[in-house]
Amino acid sequence: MATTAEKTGEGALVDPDFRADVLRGLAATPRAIPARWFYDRRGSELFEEITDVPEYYPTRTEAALLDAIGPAVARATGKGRAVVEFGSGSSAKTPRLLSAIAPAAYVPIDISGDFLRDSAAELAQAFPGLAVHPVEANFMAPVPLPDAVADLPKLGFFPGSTIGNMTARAAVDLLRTMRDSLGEGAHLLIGIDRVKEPAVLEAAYDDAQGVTAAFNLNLLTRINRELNGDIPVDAFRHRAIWNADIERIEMHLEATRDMRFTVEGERFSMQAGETIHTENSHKYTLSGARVLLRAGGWTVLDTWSDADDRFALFLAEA
Ligand code: AVJ
Repeated sequence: MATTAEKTGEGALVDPDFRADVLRGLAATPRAIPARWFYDRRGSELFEEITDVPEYYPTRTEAALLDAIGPAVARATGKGRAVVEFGSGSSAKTPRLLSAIAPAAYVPIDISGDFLRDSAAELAQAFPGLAVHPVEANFMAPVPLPDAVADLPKLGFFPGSTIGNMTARAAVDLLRTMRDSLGEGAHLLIGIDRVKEPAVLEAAYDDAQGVTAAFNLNLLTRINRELNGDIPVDAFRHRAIWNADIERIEMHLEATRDMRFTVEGERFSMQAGETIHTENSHKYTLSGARVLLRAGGWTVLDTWSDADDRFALFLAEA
């Protein structure tokens, strides 16, 4: 991936993947841009803010669950493991797991090298004696792990219901890829958000303070800045819709008037009410999640959920 080009500013290179996804996505029917492009610097900050709004329950529910089940995970997987975190980002939840498991090594994998090195250094300081081996990579493809952890049993860690961003089909592919990366006999601890009342879900993705709206709209600001666009950001509104048939929350950006704009010299027009689909967040029932994991090559050993049935953690074995 074009990580240097991602730090795009005045006069800097355009990320060719971002450019291609945006130009293709704006011309498509229906219009759609992959959710991974939310996370520029501002987008990552806004996501951190989302995790603190009262309506967004997943982060704090999963964190409390992790605290509660740490000892059980440690018993099931044993000590002396290498914890391999997929898409570690700022590694916000990792200390909870590391203190419970006392692993021999920690391998954070992330596509963003800056974030990765900062949080790896912080964790190494907080856990003296823990060998931290950051890997800058896209975990959607098999990731060769550092030689230093070759002989250690692996525990994959994929929190935050990030798997929900993918269609079930892509999720199965990713689970199989993780199994290949981790190898025979590995374990996987994965957080998955559960199907629940639509009102609770829609509020979680359309909070009263408007932080999620700002997060969604920031994508347009990023396009204007990095891809030389003139999209009228003020003429869009944030929408979060529960799609009951596919059991997912969809985020869209809705044009509030007819408009024309250009991006990278290409012309686009939208009519009032038309949307750009920016994110899917698939939710699973407990049995649906087990089927998904099974299809991805993992057998569920243990399932934990909170008292309100909102979020689940699964421990599975390759
Ligand atoms: C980071 C993908 C798990 O889908 O809940 C939060 C992203 N989008 N609010 C999610 C997100 C809007 C989040 N994931």
